[in-house]
Amino acid sequence: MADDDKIEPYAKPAGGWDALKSSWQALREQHVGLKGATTLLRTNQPRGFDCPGCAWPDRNAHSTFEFCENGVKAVANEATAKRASRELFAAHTVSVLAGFDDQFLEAQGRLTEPMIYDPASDHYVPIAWDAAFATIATALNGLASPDEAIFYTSGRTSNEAAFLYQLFVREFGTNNLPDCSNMCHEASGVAMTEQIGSGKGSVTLDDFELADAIFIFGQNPGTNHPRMLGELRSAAKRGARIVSFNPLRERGLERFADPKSPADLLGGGVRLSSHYFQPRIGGDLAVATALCKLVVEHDAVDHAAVDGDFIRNHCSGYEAFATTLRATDWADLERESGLSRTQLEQAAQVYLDSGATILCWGMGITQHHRSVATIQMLNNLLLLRGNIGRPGAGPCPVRGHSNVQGDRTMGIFERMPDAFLDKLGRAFAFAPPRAHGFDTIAAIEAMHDGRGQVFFAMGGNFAAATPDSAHVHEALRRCALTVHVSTKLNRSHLVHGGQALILPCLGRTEIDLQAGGPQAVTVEDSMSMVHLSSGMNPPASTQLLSEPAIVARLAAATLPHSRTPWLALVEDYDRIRDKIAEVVEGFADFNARVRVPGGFHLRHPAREREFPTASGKAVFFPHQLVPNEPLSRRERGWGEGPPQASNLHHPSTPHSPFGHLLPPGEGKTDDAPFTLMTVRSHDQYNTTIYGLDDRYRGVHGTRRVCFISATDLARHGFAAGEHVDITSVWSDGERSVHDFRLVEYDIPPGCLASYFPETNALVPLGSYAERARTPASKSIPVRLSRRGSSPPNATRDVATAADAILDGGLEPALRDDPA
Ligand SMILES: Nc1nc2c(c(=O)[nH]1)N[C@H]1C(S)=C(S)[C@@H](COP(=O)(O)OP(=O)(O)OC[C@H]3O[C@@H](n4cnc5c(=O)[nH]c(N)nc54)[C@H](O)[C@@H]3O)O[C@H]1N2
Ligand SMILES: Nc1nc2c(c(=O)[nH]1)N[C@H]1C(S)=C(S)[C@@H](COP(=O)(O)OP(=O)(O)OC[C@H]3O[C@@H](n4cnc5c(=O)[nH]c(N)nc54)[C@H](O)[C@@H]3O)O[C@H]1N2
Ligand SMILES: [Mo]
Repeated sequence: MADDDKIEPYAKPAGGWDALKSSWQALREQHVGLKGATTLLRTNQPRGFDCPGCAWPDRNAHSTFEFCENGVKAVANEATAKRASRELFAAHTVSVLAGFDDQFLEAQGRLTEPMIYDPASDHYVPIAWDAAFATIATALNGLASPDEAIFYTSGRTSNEAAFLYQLFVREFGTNNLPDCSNMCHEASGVAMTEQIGSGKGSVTLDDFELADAIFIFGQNPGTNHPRMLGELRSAAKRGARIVSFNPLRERGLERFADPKSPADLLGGGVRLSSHYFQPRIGGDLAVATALCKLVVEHDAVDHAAVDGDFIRNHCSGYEAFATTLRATDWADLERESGLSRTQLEQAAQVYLDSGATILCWGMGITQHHRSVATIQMLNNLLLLRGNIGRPGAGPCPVRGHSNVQGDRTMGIFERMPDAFLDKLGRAFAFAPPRAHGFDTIAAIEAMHDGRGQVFFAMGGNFAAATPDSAHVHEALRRCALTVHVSTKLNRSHLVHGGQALILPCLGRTEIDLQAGGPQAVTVEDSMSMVHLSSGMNPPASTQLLSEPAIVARLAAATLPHSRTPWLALVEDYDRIRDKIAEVVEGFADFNARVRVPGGFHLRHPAREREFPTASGKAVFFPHQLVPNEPLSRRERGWGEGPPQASNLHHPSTPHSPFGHLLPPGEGKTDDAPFTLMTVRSHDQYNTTIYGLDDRYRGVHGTRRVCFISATDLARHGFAAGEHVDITSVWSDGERSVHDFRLVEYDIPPGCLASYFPETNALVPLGSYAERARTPASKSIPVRLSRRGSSPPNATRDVATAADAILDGGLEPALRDDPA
């Protein structure tokens, strides 16, 4: 570990001068200077580009500039003056590059030309675009079945690129379209589609101006959606209540100084959360259940507590739901939530006093074993008081990547509904495959056992973002071919198949020039606003292609008999949008509507109290409380992962492992007394590491930290500052990562936090959300051991190797001996 690491609690509000300082530093480090400043002025403007950071919507009609510190970092890192050109690859073998850490790889700058792996020299070497496409086409067409190919997508891909990509994949003959959503908000999609008929949030930014209360579960907007702090600040200033539920005290939920407000900069900023509750990790199902119970019970005294009209006209399942709630025991709710009855009553009182409530959530809710149940319970809470389809109210799952929601709308989904496939087939005169494809976990399993032979990634960093790093690396190495369309060098290029290609593409900030002139693309934000994005910087290299052009040229090379005019479609993206209008619901007259400044809002039926579920009603779902994480040995021994949905919908099913509550403490075992959540620091964008500081949490110069409570330090005989190994315990074995510094933090006993992706090696592939299969990367059962004290045979060798890979160092050894 570096000597200059420093832990120093942060006393200031989020934002403020430090945000300005850090933005400036990001621009300077990337040597973008004036270009960076003018680029920033076009961020999220009606005639500019969509920020490649998060999916939070823009207020472009209201402000002259729309950027945040972490948006600046994302833009600066894309507009960087640095280049990962052929000289870099000539100077280092792949084995040597693999020894560098992720921050170093990112810092090499933009990729400049297509590269192919040369096994004889262990170098990436330049290849012409046509030869690259021919190589991929030969591999794809040589497969025994199209289902041996896997096509991953990360969430930055534009609507136009995503639409063409899924069309190519389906014309090729498979639905193997896993995406980053599978690791992100998949649980929100599964839960809400079943419950209200749409997996998307129903609120818009205007609702934030009307809400009386905003409840925020498991989300850290100060770091991950900083522009949301502006909405929270306005809401707090006009007297709305903000109620946060988070095991950690997150500065961005407590206090914010808007860098654009002199008063904020000079004063202490604005207090955001009126109430801050710290449940235990995974305690939110119990929290939501308790709040529902309190609303239902309060209705006996005050008949306005439950919105009877709304429930009669628009909902089903209320009576059975209310009955289960009444039977729920307070001792169980308190123990499982980690909050006292008094605290839960305080939160319920805010909810009962509010005429319109928005409920937000993020990865602290979705990345758990019972995330689908938890999200349905949160939506039950909204339904009880008619808080859906009313101004100022509704569910707000806060999406991550800037176009992750749009990619799904465009058909990036391994289980697209038949209605979509029917229209796609009609529009392009082919028969789309109907069998469901692989999600992310299934894709990993398929590559590992030989059913997946070609891995193609449209963006992202699969090798680092996925769980169970050692297993995933083995899986990728077993592929015949791996291909990455990327802007930057990353781990996934270095953990490759027999053949491997890197295809460099344009970023959002760059001019996309096609035969028909400069092109704009479109994106959909977290609140279903669709708008244009046009880059204004010259491309990082003359050799870059746009993502749509890459897909079109690959399709033309691979599918000689396709009736789709691939190359003509990308001459002018209006032609792609006309086809999107034909196929995708809600996009009629796309080209005209998207040119209205600010774009258009996709209709969300729930806003009009229409619920296109199986029954045509919004559904109350009862969910049994279960023993909290850490999971008991028995639960971790399921092998095949969580129980089936049917068990969970019928709490009385006698053989469900979740059928009853265990007495306090029984879920804990000696071998894994803690639950670890893996979160983002302030200086990263997912697997992209910008720097080693996590300012708001007081961490400087290091990422290898583990946050722990004072109680646990004392109870387990550790000292703050001490270095430990972290070992996760699962039925298929143990996995370890090494040398993490313990940082005392305000977090409940039994709960720990560390950063992803350094800790991904700890997440067992079989540990995921019921039904949604989102890796449970926020509830890892672990133990800590003092450095040097763990017996050498305690961990599986491959896990140790993967840890070293993430640190940089052991790669060549693993290559020679793929454990
Ligand atoms: N700058 C920046 N912006 C980003 C990203 C980035 O990496 N950097 N990533 C983007 C992406 S893809 C996404 S999905 C979003 C992610 O944005 P977030 O959803 O904010 O993601 P995390 O950092 O994982 O933080 C989750 C929060 O949940 C809390 N938490 C963990 N477990 C629990 C729990 O059991 N209960 C409760 N109530 N809280 C819990 C953690 O303490 C943490 O505050 O951000 C997007 N925006
Ligand atoms: N343990 C743990 N694991 C997690 C999470 C967690 O909280 N904990 N979070 C999960 C979540 S929410 C998500 S969304 C996933 C993220 O998983 P991914 O989306 O796969 O990963 P990213 O780190 O966002 O991808 C970064 C890479 O994208 C490429 N890139 C950037 N911009 C562009 C572009 O415009 N076009 C193209 N083609 N490429 C581009 C760059 O090469 C960069 O290296 O990780 C998941 N993994
Ligand atoms: Mo995400």
